[in-house]
Amino acid sequence: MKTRAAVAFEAKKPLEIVELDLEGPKAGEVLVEIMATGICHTDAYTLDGLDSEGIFPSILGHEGAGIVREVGAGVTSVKPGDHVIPLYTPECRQCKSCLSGKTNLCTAIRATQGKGLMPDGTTRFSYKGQPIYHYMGCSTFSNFTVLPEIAVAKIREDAPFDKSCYIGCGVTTGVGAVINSAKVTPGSNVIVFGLGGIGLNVLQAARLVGADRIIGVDINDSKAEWGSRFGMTHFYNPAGKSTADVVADLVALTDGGADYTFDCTGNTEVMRQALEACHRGWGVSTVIGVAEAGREISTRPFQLVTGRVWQGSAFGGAKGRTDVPKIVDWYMNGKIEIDPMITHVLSLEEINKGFDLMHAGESIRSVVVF
Ligand code: NAD
Ligand code: AHE
Ligand code: ZN
Repeated sequence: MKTRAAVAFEAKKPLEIVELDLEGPKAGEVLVEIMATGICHTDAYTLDGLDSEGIFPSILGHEGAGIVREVGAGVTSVKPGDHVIPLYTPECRQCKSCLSGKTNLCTAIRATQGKGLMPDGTTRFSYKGQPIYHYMGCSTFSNFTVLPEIAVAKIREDAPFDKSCYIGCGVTTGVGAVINSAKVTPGSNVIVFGLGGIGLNVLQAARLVGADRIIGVDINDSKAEWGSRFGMTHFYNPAGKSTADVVADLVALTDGGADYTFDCTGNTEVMRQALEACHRGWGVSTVIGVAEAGREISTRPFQLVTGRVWQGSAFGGAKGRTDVPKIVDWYMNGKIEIDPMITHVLSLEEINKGFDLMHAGESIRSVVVF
């Protein structure tokens, strides 16, 4: 079949809207019509050539929602007409990682996914006879995409696609990092670095679990008002300050350091600030931001010897097929907010504008509606 898609032919070049050829689902796969997709900073990072796994030409996008249109042989958990969210972190419920009960990082198809391929080692997309690669196992910047059955979460049918797509990455990542990964406790103090599409979701989850002081840190002053809308109690702008000064200021604001900090910037110097702003003896810092290829984190080991914990979180520690439908319920029942964070709704033809708005710090989330 044919599908309209925004293709990343080369790094650092705008996406091009073209009509592609798409092969139907093979055994264990499903064809999904994507109804809406968010644009996450990770898409921009890959397009900018900063992802060590970036492959071109490819179809980016990993924050979508849509409808199953066809299923391959042996598919039992979804059927045509089901509403689904594609999962860049699948849940096979059979691999060592899934069975461990200790992680959401299913390993069933990670190797081929990282090469832009379906589990059988081939791509379903092509343009003028040349292969176009998949991205994060999702490729939601295409109107139709093929996904492994284990990489779709079935969701309720009354959830609007133009909002629920954000649960495919940003919402689940931020909310899950607080609840599943850091396990923030009521009465804690929390610092969130980077108040974008992820950081605001960390804020709203910190409020939800009953954190006390919730400090937002961003170099963009316009994020202060945004933070306040989602539970932030104090704003701090670190622009122009050294890491030592930022840490000293934040430690003073939290009576000796935060119980929990979160990096939602992807900047390795900020990751260090987040760790060192934790309270001696028990503070936990969770890295959510994705750093550019080649970057490394550093701190004095003494920071860890004296009881701070440095950890990371992918997809908010959420097990996609199990947890994503529950997060959709939380949204539909008013437990979490999504609507105000979707600042721009674009057509596929306008998708590059979504990247420009993100880079200019003018959007929280842009959503493309097909
Ligand atoms: P975004 O662009 O919407 O927000 C980033 C925010 O960080 C902006 O408000 C920006 O002003 C702020 N910022 C930049 N430099 C800063 C600094 N030095 N100090 C303080 N604030 C600073 O991006 P997003 O969509 O929220 O994504 C945030 C990060 O999370 C990205 O690195 C993205 O790749 C990553 N991410 C990780 C996961 C995961 O599963 N771990 C999932 C989604 C996104
Ligand atoms: N490809 C990068 C790593 C990118 C990365 O860490 N991705 C996050 C999700 S970001 C979503 O916006 C993730 O889930 N990582 C776990 C995984 O298995 O990829 C690199 O450094 O090579
Ligand atoms: Zn993302």
